[in-house]
This record gives sequence, C-alpha cells and structure tokens, in this order.
Amino acid sequence: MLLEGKRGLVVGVANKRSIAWAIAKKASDEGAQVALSYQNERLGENVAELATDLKDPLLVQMDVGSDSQIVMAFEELRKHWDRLDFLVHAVAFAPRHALNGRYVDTSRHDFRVAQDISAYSLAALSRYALPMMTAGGSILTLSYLGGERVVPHYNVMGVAKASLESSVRYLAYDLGGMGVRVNAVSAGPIKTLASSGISGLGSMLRHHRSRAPLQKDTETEEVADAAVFLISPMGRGITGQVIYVDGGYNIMAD
Ligand code: 0WE
Repeated sequence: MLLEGKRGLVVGVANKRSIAWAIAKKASDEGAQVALSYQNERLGENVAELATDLKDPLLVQMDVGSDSQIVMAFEELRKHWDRLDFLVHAVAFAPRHALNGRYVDTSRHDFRVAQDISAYSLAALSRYALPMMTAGGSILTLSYLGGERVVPHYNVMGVAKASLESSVRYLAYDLGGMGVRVNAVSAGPIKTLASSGISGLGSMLRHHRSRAPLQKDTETEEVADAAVFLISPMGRGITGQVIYVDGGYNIMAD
C-alpha cells in the first residue's frame, strides 16, 4: 500500500462529492490514518458520517479563515499524533456575486476574502503542519486552469488560484530543506458543492468533454489517484509543481 503507516490531515471535505473526500478515502484505503477537518457544526455532521468509512479517523473543527481555529485544530491533532506526513488543502471561497459579473468590478473586500480563504490558508496551514513533519512530508493543494488563463466568470477566484500556485512554489522552496514537498493538482471542471449553482457549468462540462484530448469529463477519482501519488513516496522527486488532471484540456489552443 502506497501510504502504509502515514498520517495526514485533509482539509476541505463538505460532502461525499468533495474532491477532498475522494482523496481522504483513497489515502485511507492505501493504509494512511486520516484526520478530517470540518468548517462548522453544520458540516461536521456530514463529515462525521463520512468518516465512518475510514480506518481509524480523527475529526477536528477548523475554519481556515480563523488563526485561533487553526491553532486549536493543530493542538488537537498533536494530542493524538506526534507526527504528520501529509496535508491536503482543498478549500476555496469567494463571495458568490464576485463569480458572476466582471472582474473589473471586484470589491476590495471580495478580493481580500478570496485571497485569504483560497490562498493564504495554504501558507498558514503549512506553517502549523511543518513542526509535525519531522520525517519529511508532502503538502498538496487543488487548483484550476482559471488561475493561469481567463475562464469567464471565474474572476477573482482565478487571481486567488494564481496566488495559490505561486505560493506552492515559494513554499516548496522554503520547506524543501526539511524534506517537505509542496504541489498542486489542477483539476478539470467537476460537479461538486463548490461548482454547483455556477451558471453555465453544464455548458463548461460539455465544452471540456468536446475539446479535451481524452474526450471525457474529469472524474473525481482521477484527481484523487494523482493526489495520492503525489502525497506518497512515489512522488518523492516532485515539488513546486502544478500537475494537470484534466484529460489534457490545458494543452489545447482551442
Ligand atoms: O474553484 C472553483 C470554485 C470555487 C468557489 C465556488 C463558490 C461557489 C459558492 C469559490 N467560491 C464560491 N463561492 C460561493 O458562494 N472551481 C474550480 C469550480 C468552478 O467555479 C467556477 C467555475 C468552475 C470550474 C466559477 C465560474 C466559472 C467556472
């Protein structure tokens, strides 16, 4: 098994369709002990129910927008584990109206929120994870092509993903000497809680299917497989990278 004896925290599970959940489940199936964080009591019920599918799970409450909650969550982790081997960051947020109009109209507040929750949180979580990664480790985040190229309506989230991908490189540089790798998986569009209700998702999925070299939707399981590979010792030579799991869509000009 790829993650035999490893321990990891997965941040960003909301429900059974979450990419974070697929990664947590696969990591557990590959022998890892997994801790799931949940943002609030409401989502906690869902997450606790999902966690019954994991081998020896831990649950911690953490809203990544709160420094004190990050501190408390890692204190809680430390009570149970003396070491952490991987961290999965699968969190993003921008106020809904910012994903609807024009980027040029983005308010200072919405820009700040998108950066704070979607990009800064990776650096903050990495900082607290690091002292526990005493045998090296692997940090993984999720990105999207809209961070590199214009995807209509992705707007301020695109700018936040650009910041996140740059953070991956700076963190990889900072943490490399401690044997900690930092990477991102850039997934094709997938229907999850985060993308449901986005107007035009259906036509985006059809467009993706018709243009991607693999001529199919990106599946959550494909993203989870790549994530587990990057987390595992199989990925030991890879850091600072953005790996595309999008059926090859990103290589196309049109
Ligand atoms: O990163 C994302 C979505 C992240 C996201 C989703 C929401 C919806 C609910 C961030 N903030 C919010 N805020 C809410 O209030 N994706 C990669 C999925 C996504 O979102 C899009 C996409 C795709 C693909 C938005 C516009 C266009 C395409």
